[in-house]
Amino acid sequence: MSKPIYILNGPNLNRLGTREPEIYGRTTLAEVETMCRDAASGYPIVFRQSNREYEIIDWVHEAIDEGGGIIINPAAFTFTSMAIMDALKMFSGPLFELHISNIHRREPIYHKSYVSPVATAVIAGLGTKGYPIAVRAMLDMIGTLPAKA
Ligand code: CA2
Repeated sequence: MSKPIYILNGPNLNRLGTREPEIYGRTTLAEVETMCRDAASGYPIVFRQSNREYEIIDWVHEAIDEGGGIIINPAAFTFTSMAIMDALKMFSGPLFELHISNIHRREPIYHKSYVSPVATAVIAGLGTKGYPIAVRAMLDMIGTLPAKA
């Protein structure tokens, strides 16, 4: 059985597409999920969003037991949550930290990520297109990329 890729999204991302389009674009999170499923070409994806830190930690624990890879946009928890960082540290597979915007071009409060030091790779600044790109890169890394038609 293929172990699913967990795509976890942090606080406020359920509002994606509804404000600050100049930074985050007009694509909704539901559309991002569709983009990810299309990119995965049938490979199992678990796609979730929460505004609650504990819930994201529980999902990381679930991914530790059942997941083949994690792609996480922790949103504001990137800069605040040692607890999410500690949970992610326990994951032994590939872990991508993803941001829609380039956090390093933004104000200094967006520069110090707790997650980057424990991530396999960091994707930032590609807009919502970063999600399907991350999915393809993850499939490549876990060795299940379907051949291109
Ligand atoms: O660029 C990203 O993906 C971020 O992780 C988004 C976070 C921000 O705290 C990070 O620094 C960078 C903020 C997410 C806010 O959610 C939105 C809700 C509605 C419209 C746009 C964004």
